[in-house]
Amino acid sequence: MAELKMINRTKYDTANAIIGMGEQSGGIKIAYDKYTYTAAPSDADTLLGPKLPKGARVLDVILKGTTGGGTGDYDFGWAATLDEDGATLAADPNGLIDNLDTSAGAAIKQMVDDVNLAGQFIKFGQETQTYLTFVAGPTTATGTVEVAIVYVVD
Ligand SMILES: [Ca+2]
Ligand SMILES: [Ca+2]
Repeated sequence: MAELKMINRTKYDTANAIIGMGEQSGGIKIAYDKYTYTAAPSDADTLLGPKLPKGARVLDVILKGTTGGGTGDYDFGWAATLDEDGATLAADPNGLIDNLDTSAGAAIKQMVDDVNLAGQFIKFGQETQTYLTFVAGPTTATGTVEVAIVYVVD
């Protein structure tokens, strides 16, 4: 039996090791945005959401949509950016939310509703554009989508 330590817990016991503020006494930040459409977005249309600042680590995402009226499948992710080590990070259109299904009525989905999303706890190395994809656009001519991104930055 061994007692192991996580990275920052190890730093806690190490002289002169500094734990990032966002990982010890971080302040939660929220990016929120909303879109109202007055003509049904087409399949594969994209919708730009909040830009997250350099160093943002994503803790949660909540995506909500009004009824699509028979169709409606939305993904939410990020445009090509840098990872926390400064390496190229490819766009991931469904890295933050996969398949919000509004086909049968208004719907809401939270990041934890999906298993192992690539964006859970991801940290971006530069300002990063988020965007929604209407994988299958709604049938309804009017409606809204709303997103809130919970993150910490150090
Ligand atoms: Ca993906
Ligand atoms: Ca999807």
